[in-house]
Amino acid sequence: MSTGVEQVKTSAQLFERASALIPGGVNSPVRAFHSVGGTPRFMVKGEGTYLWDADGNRYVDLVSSWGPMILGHAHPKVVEAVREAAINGLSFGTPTAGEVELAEEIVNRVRPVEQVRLVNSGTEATMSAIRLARGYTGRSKIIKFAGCYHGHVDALLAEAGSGVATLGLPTTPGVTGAQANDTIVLPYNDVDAVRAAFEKHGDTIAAVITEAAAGNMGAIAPINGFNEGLRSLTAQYGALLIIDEVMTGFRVSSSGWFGLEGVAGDLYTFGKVMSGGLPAAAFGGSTEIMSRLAPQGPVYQAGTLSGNPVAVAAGLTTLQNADAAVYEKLDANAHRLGGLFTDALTEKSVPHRVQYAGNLVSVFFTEDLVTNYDAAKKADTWRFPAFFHALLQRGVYAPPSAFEAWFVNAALDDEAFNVIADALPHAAAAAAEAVK
Ligand code: HOZ
Repeated sequence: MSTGVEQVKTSAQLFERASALIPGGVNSPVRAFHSVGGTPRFMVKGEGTYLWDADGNRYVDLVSSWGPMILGHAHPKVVEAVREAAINGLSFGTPTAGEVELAEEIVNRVRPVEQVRLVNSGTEATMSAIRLARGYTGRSKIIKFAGCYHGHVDALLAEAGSGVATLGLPTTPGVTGAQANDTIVLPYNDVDAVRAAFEKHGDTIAAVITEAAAGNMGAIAPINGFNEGLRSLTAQYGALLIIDEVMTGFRVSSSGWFGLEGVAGDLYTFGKVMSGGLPAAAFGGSTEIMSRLAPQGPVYQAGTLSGNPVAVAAGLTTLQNADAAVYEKLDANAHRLGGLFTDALTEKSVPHRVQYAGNLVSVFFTEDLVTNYDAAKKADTWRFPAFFHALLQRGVYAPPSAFEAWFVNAALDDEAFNVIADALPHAAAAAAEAVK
């Protein structure tokens, strides 16, 4: 029934309303389009590989909700599992059978993980893993890498990637001096810097935390020996190695980056794919370390919505449907996308380098191999807004930041690739014509 009041419904109108009510008009900064300009698109529907915005436009989605939607949007089996779970109740604040199944699914896929605890977001997972590492070792300092992002945990925001990089913030007010002093920030892919830090501070370092492969300063895979180097230095000095697989976990292989590289961490963090698109995440490790958590041990960590039955149903069903064919498709789609970038940008003589971290993809506007945050910042990031908007105008939704990876899904098909292939020459031309 009509209320007689015209409903506000375009992205521009919604953004105006949102900006009065929500800081920056968004609930997570990168979405605000700050570094690319223009109006964020308010999405109303996702199905398969497509998104539709409030203005009636359809987009091929190359963000996939920043990773979770490996099967594509509104996958019928996931939607059905969520519906069934919801009918039985949205939240109990008690244990449920689904949590046990999801824990088993994770433990069976990632060998170094013997126990997991479910939480609600990647931020919560890394925050809890850091606390556990400190509680387990009795030490305070953490090593993290510039350009890596582990959610908005106080101790981990220094020189962080993702939105912090997108907005060009060196760090953030609100983090105390004590928290900042306990964080040692080192260049990614530089094992000598890690060795030097251990030589200086060895007996006070609780943990090294690293993205299994970096994806928050663009896609930057660890160079040969980097993760192994972290493994042996942490073991030598009695610190823990925390491997953040929030983005790579269950995306780049059925057992994440661990499945590709085989370097064992002491603690892992997961999110995104294992949540099926609902708020769920996890951290895990050996029984010996995990048993230090309350109620077995003294390190406290808790959550009313942790292991929420609806989120668990979405995550479990996503993992159960992510078979070998899905992973083959994700890898093939990532390389097909990267190939299209190369063709279009080469044709327009735009200096570029397409990089992969498993099936995470990035295009850097530089010819040099990008192995760390400094190199990522030195690329011609000023070409990105023009590239992004030319794609958006032609129905391709890319990450609205030069510092974010592109996430393909398995639902990308020839029709969607035709849309991308038609849009890319225009985007490459726009990047070529962009001025600093
Ligand atoms: N931090 C996310 C990407 N690495 C973006 C989250 C969002 O805006 O949804």
